[in-house]
Amino acid sequence: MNSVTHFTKALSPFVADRAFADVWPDFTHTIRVPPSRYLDLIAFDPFEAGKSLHDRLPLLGNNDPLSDSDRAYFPFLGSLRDYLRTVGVKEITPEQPLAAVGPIGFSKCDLKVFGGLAPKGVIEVKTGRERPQPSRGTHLAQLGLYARMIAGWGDYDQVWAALAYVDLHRQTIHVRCFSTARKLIFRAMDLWEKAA
Ligand SMILES: [Mn+2]
Repeated sequence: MNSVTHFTKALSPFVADRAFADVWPDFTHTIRVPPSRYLDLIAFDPFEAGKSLHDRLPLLGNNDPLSDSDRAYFPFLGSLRDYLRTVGVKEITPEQPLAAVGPIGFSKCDLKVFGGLAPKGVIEVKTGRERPQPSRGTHLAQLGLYARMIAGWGDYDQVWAALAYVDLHRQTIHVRCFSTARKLIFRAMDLWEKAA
């Protein structure tokens, strides 16, 4: 299993929220996803809908023909991609496998990007009706650990990060951008070490 998601699932939400209490995004943006006639095909069950969106992340990295149910979810991914391009992203790699770094085992992040607020970045997609304010500590921990893996031997300021809260029913995406992952990485690694 994905080492990072395994860790964040076991993490106490209370402890995680406290660890990130002073970590705020540099800016946020709300994307309105254009209506499409395929919206009725979005799963009613939120867990199923979230899984279906995640299953389609690879569509951002290929030119495969879209099925009708792909077309229900694709506008969300396409709108996120278009927004990422406006902040300078040049390339998006969905479901990027990340080699183990120190104690963090092999994992896959939702989107790894090149360009944007720093040379490299990581985007974690979350779905649901809620738009937690502030962002959930567990979500930030997950983001920080992926960022740590992407940074490798490099400088943590060379990696930026974002959480994308996708609301499939209200057709919005709320993006929270961190122009450097440094703080996220330090706090997440601190939680990792305490749990070890
Ligand atoms: Mn996700």
